[in-house]
Amino acid sequence: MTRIICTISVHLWLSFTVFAQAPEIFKVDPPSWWTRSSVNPVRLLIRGRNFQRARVQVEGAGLRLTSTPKINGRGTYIFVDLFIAPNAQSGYRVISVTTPRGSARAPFQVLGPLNRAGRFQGFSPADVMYLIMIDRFADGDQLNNDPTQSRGIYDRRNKFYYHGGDLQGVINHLPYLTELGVTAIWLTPWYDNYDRLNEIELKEDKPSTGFHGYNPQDFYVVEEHFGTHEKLRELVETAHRSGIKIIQDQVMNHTGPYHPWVDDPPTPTWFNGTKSKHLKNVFQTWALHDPRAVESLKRETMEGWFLDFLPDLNQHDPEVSRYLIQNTLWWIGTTGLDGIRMDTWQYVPNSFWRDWNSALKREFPNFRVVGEVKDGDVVHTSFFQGGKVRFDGVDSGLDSLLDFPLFYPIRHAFAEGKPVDEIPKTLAKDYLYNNPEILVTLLGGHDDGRFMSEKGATIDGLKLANALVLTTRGVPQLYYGDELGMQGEDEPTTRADFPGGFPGDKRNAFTSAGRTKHEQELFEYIKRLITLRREHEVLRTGELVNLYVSEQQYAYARKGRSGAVVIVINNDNDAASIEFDVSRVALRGVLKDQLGVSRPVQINNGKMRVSLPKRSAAIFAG
Ligand SMILES: [Ca+2]
Ligand SMILES: [Ca+2]
Ligand SMILES: [Ca+2]
Repeated sequence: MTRIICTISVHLWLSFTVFAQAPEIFKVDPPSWWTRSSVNPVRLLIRGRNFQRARVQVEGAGLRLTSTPKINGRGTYIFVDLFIAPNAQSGYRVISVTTPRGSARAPFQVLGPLNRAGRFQGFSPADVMYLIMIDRFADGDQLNNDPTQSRGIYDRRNKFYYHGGDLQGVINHLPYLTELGVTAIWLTPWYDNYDRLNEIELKEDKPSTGFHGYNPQDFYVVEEHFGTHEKLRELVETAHRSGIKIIQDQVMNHTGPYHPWVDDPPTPTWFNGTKSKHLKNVFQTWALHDPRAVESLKRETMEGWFLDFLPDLNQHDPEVSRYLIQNTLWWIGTTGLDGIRMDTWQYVPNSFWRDWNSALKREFPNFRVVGEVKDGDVVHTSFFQGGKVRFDGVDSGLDSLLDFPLFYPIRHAFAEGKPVDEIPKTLAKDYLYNNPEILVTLLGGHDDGRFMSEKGATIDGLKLANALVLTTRGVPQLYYGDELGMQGEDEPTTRADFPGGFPGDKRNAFTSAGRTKHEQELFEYIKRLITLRREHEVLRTGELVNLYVSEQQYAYARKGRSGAVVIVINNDNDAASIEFDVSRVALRGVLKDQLGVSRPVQINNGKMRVSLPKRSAAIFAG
């Protein structure tokens, strides 16, 4: 009997201490918003503890709460709607949470909307995009290299650790990018990632770090190794003044394994599954666009946890959907950036993307998004492009895709020396896309080995690959360091440091004096191609017309109202002489090769005869 009383009193005492504690606020998402936004009210997610039976108030003019606070059972989250009057003055306000045991306060910032001129620009085939892995490009601020203090995640000798690259490093080297001719930078994710060694994701059997940025632990904070939100704004502003757009890499499919939500989700259905019980992703991506899909295969692919440890967000939960949509708008609206590259696009339901895209375009009509659907089959990738309702009854609204179906033939032909006709054979399937002209074409990226590390790759082959990417249809994307022919055969080594970006580097390849002869030659070649693309409108917007295809020769034109330009590629290891009909593109007179490889060519009876040395390209303009 005594024992029972004892147990009851301990239980009562425990309950008392839980309720006896005052509320605490850890975080308010979003921490700020701007007036006259298309999203109003804004849904706040307040994270903290001891929120049971809380009242929420906002102090300060121009703001009011328009919903009853929704508090989870554990008292760790509050959802509440905040209305911002159109004439609310910029500045800080206070959100307070009050229970019978006390009160907690957190700041909320009201912003004025950013001037739209020169911001939120989107991207188009007029751009040349350049992918930068922030940690590996340039270290512009050594004070942020070890912000978490001796937690041992900064070490330039370890390919899975932070190397010190940051946003200031990108700002410092904007002149280099301008010299090359780049007009848009895609930066790998800058979300805050875990600040210690990641013991869950082992690389080569050892703990790794989130230097790549794809494991967010906070969707509203800039990674402290890279800089601050103010530094990001400075980067966007400085880049815009240099005529360079900024493309953000976003992740909406999953969080990092250490996100606080994983152990304490804001709603019971926040994730697909839980840390202890979830599906594993089986990557049967074909099932995602199969009208007769085996339901379990589709679910395991759509809702399974990536690599078994990346918590899969459930976008069917309206709170998750709302959170993610607001998060996307917040990064754009508070910085002025121009486009998004969306990670793991296909693993997120199309119905969510439809809502996400329409919210995005409502606020930023010129904005553009490119999705990552990593697959070599046009039948597969084209299903995900928006602009038309697919068999599932949904138009995802997605503008563009990374053109992986073209990436692989480019590698095969120009690195390995395999037949070049695989390229026009792939382009022949363009009719499956709603809009092939906006696809982002590439010969390299951060998830694949470098071009120059493919078996058989040469500088001449890399030049041909660049000549194709910078003259065929689409928006060309370059990968940092490929303009120097950098090496790296797999995912970790493909992300090597740019020479000259880091303290103590032996040479500085950002300057011509610091480049080797081959690097300089390649750099100048790519720069020349970009200049031609800028000078000849047809290379950006003209219709792509095939003129000649054989196993190792490929000739095509870009044709527009202002005329036509003819590109001829000889991928063979021998010189080649070919003749083809150009009457379709209405060329006359003498055409000069803008790359200085071929002699001028006289058009005779609508025919063009071109002789090219082995593995070379020519670009003919009148
Ligand atoms: Ca740094
Ligand atoms: Ca961090
Ligand atoms: Ca998913």
